[in-house]
Amino acid sequence: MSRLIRPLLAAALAAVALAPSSPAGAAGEVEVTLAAGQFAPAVVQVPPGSNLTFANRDATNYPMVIGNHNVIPGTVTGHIPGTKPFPTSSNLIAPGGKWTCSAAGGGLSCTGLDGKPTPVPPGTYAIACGLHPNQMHALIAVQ
Ligand SMILES: [Cu+2]
Repeated sequence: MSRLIRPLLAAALAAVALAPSSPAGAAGEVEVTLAAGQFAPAVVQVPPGSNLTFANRDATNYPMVIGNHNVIPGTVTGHIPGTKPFPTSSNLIAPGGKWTCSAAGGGLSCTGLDGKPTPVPPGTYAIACGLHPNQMHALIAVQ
């Protein structure tokens, strides 16, 4: 699986780097969907001044905990040049739940498992789902 994902993410990351930046009206809300064992989109651009929300859109956690997801620092994609692991982890995000990182002076501020605001400066970060780490990856480009 990762042999397929790595080139795709690398290509997508290059596309992010080459994409023209939106001049005005870019700030706002960026949402990443967590469902069916995937982050969507798998490469996420967060314009300056935007909040970033991870929303678990799985309809149910039946049976067992299959619909639960979380966000942890990614390691599989972390070797892509210029990327680094996300600096904090979320709590468990149950179906219907959300985790939001707020825009904070040149980046994001995420309050996760440790209950403390963690600064996320501009950069490209690898994330994974701690419950499905082998299949669920994404890159977050904080601008
Ligand atoms: Cu997951």
